[in-house]
Amino acid sequence: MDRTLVIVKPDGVRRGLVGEVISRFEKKGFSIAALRLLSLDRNLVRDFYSPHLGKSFFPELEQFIISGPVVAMILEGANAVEVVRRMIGVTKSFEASSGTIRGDFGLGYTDNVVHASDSQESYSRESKIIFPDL
Ligand code: FUP
Repeated sequence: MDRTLVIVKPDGVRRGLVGEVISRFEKKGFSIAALRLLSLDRNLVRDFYSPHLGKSFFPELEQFIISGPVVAMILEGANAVEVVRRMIGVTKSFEASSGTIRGDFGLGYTDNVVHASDSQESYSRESKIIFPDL
C-alpha cells in the first residue's frame, strides 16, 4: 500500500488543529501507520529541509519549525502522496483553495499548518528522518 508523511506544523499544533487534520485524512480513507509528537532541533531541520538549505527564507523556516512541537504521521492508502498533496493545497495558504487544509485553516506561507511529502523520493528521505525506527 502507498504511504506518505504528514506533519502538523507548530502553528497547527498551537491552534488545536491536530484532531481536525487527522480527521480529514481518516474520513478520506487513509489509515495511520505511525504517529508521533516531537520537537525538531536545528540538526534535524537542516537534514529534513536540506533541499532549502542556503535559500534566503531558510532562517525564517528553521526558526518557525523549531518554535513548538509538531505531530508527524505516516498515512497509508492508494496514491497517498498525490491525494494528500491535493488535500493540503498549495504552499501559500492565502492562495490555497477552500476545501483544502491550508485553504481552510491558514493565511501564511511559512506557517502553513501542514507539511506533506511531494514525491515518493521525498517520502523515502523524510520518513527515515522523522521515523528512523520504522
Ligand atoms: P511545500 O512542499 O508545499 O511544503 O513547499 P516547499 O517545499 O516549496 O517549501 C517548504 C516550506 O518552506 C513551506 F512550508 C513554505 C516555506 N517557504 C517559505 O517560507 N518561503 C519561501 O519563499 C518558500 C518556502
